[in-house]
Amino acid sequence: MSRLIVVSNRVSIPRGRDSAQAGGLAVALYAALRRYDGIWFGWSGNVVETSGEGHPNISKVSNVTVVTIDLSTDDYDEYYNGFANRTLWPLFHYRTDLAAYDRKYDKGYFRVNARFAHSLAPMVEPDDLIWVHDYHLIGCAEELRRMGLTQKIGFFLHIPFPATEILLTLPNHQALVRGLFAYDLVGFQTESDLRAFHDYVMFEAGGSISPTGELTAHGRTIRAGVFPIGIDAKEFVAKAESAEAKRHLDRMRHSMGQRKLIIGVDRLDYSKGLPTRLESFERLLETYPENRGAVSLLQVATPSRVEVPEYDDIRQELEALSGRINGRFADFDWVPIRYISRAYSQRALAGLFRSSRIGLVTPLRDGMNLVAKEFVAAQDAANPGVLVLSRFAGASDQLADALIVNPYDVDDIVEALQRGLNFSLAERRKRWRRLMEVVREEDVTAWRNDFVGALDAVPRTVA
Ligand code: ADQ
Repeated sequence: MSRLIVVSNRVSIPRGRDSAQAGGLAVALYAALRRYDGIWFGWSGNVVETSGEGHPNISKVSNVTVVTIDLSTDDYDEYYNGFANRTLWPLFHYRTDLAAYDRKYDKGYFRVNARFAHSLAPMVEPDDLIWVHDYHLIGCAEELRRMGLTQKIGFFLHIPFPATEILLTLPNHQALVRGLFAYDLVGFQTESDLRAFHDYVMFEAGGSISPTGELTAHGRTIRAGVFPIGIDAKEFVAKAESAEAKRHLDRMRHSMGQRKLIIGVDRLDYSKGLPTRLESFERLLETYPENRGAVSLLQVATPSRVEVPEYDDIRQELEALSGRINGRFADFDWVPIRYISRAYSQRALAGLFRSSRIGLVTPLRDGMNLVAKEFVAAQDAANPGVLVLSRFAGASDQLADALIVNPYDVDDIVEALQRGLNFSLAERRKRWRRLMEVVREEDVTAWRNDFVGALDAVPRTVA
């Protein structure tokens, strides 16, 4: 294999001081690109007035070539805020009620995917491996094939792949799945995502699956597999032991005294199950009054996609809900919910995770959920906290020693919280040891090596 080319909506090279803030995914991809003299290709983050057929911006960071393109205002509205974040994101998270179907979005999506392909193609060499990431860019490979590229192209979906009945509500579902068949390898987070894809291919696309797992449809044969993403566990443990983490841990302990902390950390998104989470905490205080004055919930919910109206709705709903619950239960020396919308660095978060008795991760749907793994990695082995985890987060397939809950069922969450708050130290340590083993072994480097290895092993086919 000569080089690796990573294509993703945003390019996130960990540089200088920023590298302290960079997530494990960015670091892992960058490390792979350095190993293979790679190229990272994506949107610059800039939105320009005119429809941009402008030249790509090319720079070099160490031996990695960074190539970015700008988006026009129409591209940004139709592709990014439109089809990616108002159609595919809600739909793939089972929120058909929130999915917007607009032909303009659809066209903008495939137009920008084609632009990505046209800007990238001249840089691709015969033996390159191309790895495209996530729901923004499903249509990229089909355009590359149209241009005659026969290189191996892989795709990894970071979010769930929906059940067929859900996908069928998308007016152009055929075009999207046909786009997936232009890849050589399609990777999913979980077995259930892969099953949903198989189901669609067999029963909707009229395709077939060979005994060795190859899928044939739309005139091509491809491979599909499960590659659960992990975190850089070693690095996260180091972050949890850093001076910045300790400062946050100490400040939190000082402010909590003898009280126990339940923590939730999420991008503010309707897929994360936040209203039910707050209601569950309210029900915990109602059902088990001994927790009043003794337990607090810290919810960090950093705004994202602020130009999409549904995100403003969920923000308002949460602010109202936390205000109401606090108004109902707070005392002059205790606030039940600390609701925070600012972002924290990874080191600060690690300190806050370590200061918590419970990590509460209750998305209604989530491709994986890295927060669950970060919570585990941040714990003190001598006195670890308990993870309460939604069965609909991809991470629940691996983290069986968490308390697994149905995120739609308030009572189920309440019972898990009450159990977790009262676990003996021995029980907490036993569960945590097993969780940590998984988080450490199935880390982001294993994920990346497995995917790149599988893509490299695919026999080259004719476009
Ligand atoms: P996300 O939906 O963004 O990612 P998640 O995996 O939980 O969800 O978080 C990604 C990163 O953002 C984590 O490193 C986390 O620490 C950080 N983060 C989240 N909230 C934060 C906050 N309030 N302040 C600071 N940092 C915060 C998508 C999919 C997931 C999948 C990932 C990776 O939706 O299911 O796990 O990609 O594949």
